Amino acid sequence: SDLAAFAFGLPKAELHLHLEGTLEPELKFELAARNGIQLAQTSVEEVRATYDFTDLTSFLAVYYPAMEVLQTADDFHDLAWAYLLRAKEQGVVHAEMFFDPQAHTSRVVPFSAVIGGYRRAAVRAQDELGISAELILCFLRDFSAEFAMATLMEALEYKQWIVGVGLDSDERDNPPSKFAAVFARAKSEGFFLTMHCDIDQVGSIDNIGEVLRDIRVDRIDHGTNIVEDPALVALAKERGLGFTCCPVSNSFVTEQMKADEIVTLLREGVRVTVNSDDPAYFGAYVAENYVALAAQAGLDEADLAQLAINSFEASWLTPARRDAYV
Ligand code: ES4
Ligand code: ZN
Repeated sequence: SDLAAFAFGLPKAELHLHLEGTLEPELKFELAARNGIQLAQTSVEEVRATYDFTDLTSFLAVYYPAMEVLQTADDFHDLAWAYLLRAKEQGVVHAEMFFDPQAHTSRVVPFSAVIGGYRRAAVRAQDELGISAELILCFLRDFSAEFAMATLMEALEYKQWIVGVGLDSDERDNPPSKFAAVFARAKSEGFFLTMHCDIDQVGSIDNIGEVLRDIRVDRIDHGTNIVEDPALVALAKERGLGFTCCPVSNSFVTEQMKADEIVTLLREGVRVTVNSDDPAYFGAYVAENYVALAAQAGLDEADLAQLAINSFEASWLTPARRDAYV
C-alpha cells in the first residue's frame, strides 16, 4: 500500500534491536555447519515452527539456546552485517544495536570475539551502506550484579566502541535497583543508560519510577505502561525521555501490540519510537513495525513521520548529527 511504501521510505533510526534477535534460521544453519554443530532441527521450516511464543519466558527459552551457533568474531560480524543489510531496505540510516555479551562469555566465547565481530560490521555499515551503527552493551538481569559489574570492567577496554549500556532479559525478581551500582559506574564512565521496563509484569510501574527518579536513565525500552501514572508521564515529557516501543514484539510476549498506550503517549508529545526488538523471531523488521502499528491504530503519514523524527531525537547521536536528520 501507499502507507507501507511511505513507512519503508522514511529515513529512521532503530534504537531497540537485539543483534542476537536478528538470527534468521538460514544463517543459523550456515553458522552451525561452519562450526560443526548438529542442530536439533533439520530444516528452516522446523526452526520457524519453534518460534511459537506465548510470553517472555517461552521466548527466552528459544532465544538463548539458539546462540550456540555464534562462536567466532566472523560469526558475530556475519550476524550483524545481515541485520544491517535488512535495515538498509527498511529505511534505517542510524542504528543503536543491543548486544548481550554475557550470553556468550557465559559459554566461554571471549568478549573480544563478540565485540570485535560486531564492531567490524558497524564500521562496514558506515563505509558501504551509509548507516551509522553503534553498539549498546546489555546486561542480562537474571545474572548477578557482580557478573554485570565484571562485564562492565571488561568492556572498558573497548569503551570507544560502546555508546551506552542497557538491561534486558527476565524482569521478574530482577528489578532495576539490583543493578543500581553497575549503572552508576557506567554513567560515571560516560555511557548513556537505558533499561528494559517490560510490560505486563507485576510491579512494573514501580520499576519505571525507579529508573526515572533514582537511576536516571537516558531512555526506557518498552515502558509504555507509564500511562498508568500521569505524574511519571509528565516527568518523562519534561525530560524529553525516549521510549523504544516494539509493537510486533509486544503482540508476541503479551496479548497485544500495546497500540493504545503507544498512541496515547504519541498524542501527548512524549518521545515514543517504533522498533523491531528481535525481528528474526517476531517476523517483522522496523518498517514493518511502523506498518503494523499504523494498521492497528489507524495512523497516517504525519504520525509515522513524527515517529521517525522521535527516533532521531531519542537517539544518542551528537546534537549536530541529530539535527541533520530532524
Ligand atoms: C528480549 Cl522481548 C525481550 N525481552 C527481554 N529481553 C530480551 N532480550 C531479547 N529480547
Ligand atoms: Zn528488547
